[in-house]
Amino acid sequence: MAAQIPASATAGPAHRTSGSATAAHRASISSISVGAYDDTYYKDAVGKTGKTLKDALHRIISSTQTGKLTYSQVWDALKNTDQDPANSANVILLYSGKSQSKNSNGGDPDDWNREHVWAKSHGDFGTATGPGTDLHHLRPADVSVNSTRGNKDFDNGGTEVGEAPGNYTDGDSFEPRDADKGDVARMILYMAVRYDGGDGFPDLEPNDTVGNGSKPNIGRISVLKEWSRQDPPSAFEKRRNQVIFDKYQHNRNPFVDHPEWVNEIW
Ligand SMILES: [Ca+2]
Ligand SMILES: [Ca+2]
Repeated sequence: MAAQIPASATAGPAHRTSGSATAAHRASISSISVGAYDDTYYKDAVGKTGKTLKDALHRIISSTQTGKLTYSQVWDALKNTDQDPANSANVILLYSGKSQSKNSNGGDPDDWNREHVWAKSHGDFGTATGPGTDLHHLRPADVSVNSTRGNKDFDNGGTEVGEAPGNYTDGDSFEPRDADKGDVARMILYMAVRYDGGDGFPDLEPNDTVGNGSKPNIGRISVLKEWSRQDPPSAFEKRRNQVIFDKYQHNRNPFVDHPEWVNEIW
């Protein structure tokens, strides 16, 4: 893979200073990331649209996923993929945004555990090696906040989650805080492209409803598209994509590299 970028090249926050240097560094991160893999990893997808693009991406991200983890291996992987760029002893939790000790994983309410952003009951794929252990949609999250999200679909609205300000929930949906909205959208859409009914796992697809229950669907696609647009890929998100590619699964989330492909497909 000639165009491979070392993880350090995309680890933005650790190198940031302040003022105009920050903006310049951000610009350089985005110029490194956008299109860096077009001539190699994505060469069979570039230029395609719609279903043809989705199918090409499915072939690419499936055939290159040569690393597959067990559910217990996910703990240590998340300590790396979601490391706090300002404190290597900590991970950043999805939804709450808190920086918390890597070693505080477990089952107590304020520990962190392994959040399946594509709720594993939607398709009932469990935690066998496969979609249930795919790092591209697994994130550290506070145990009780994860429980509040449960297996709800994603949509706007509800009551603010006390322990995780900026997140909202009602009886059938969850709205992540603004900084996580795009991440959630791109994780869900990765899963939809990666899992098309092969390998004994269900064909995961987004739809535009809530209350999907155990169906292999997650809503709402119209809201996810909007969230992806509002919250473009951050340095943190790009770094975790790179770490998963370099060290664990060897496949990439196409929507972190090419967020415009969301609208090309959906
Ligand atoms: Ca974000
Ligand atoms: Ca699918």
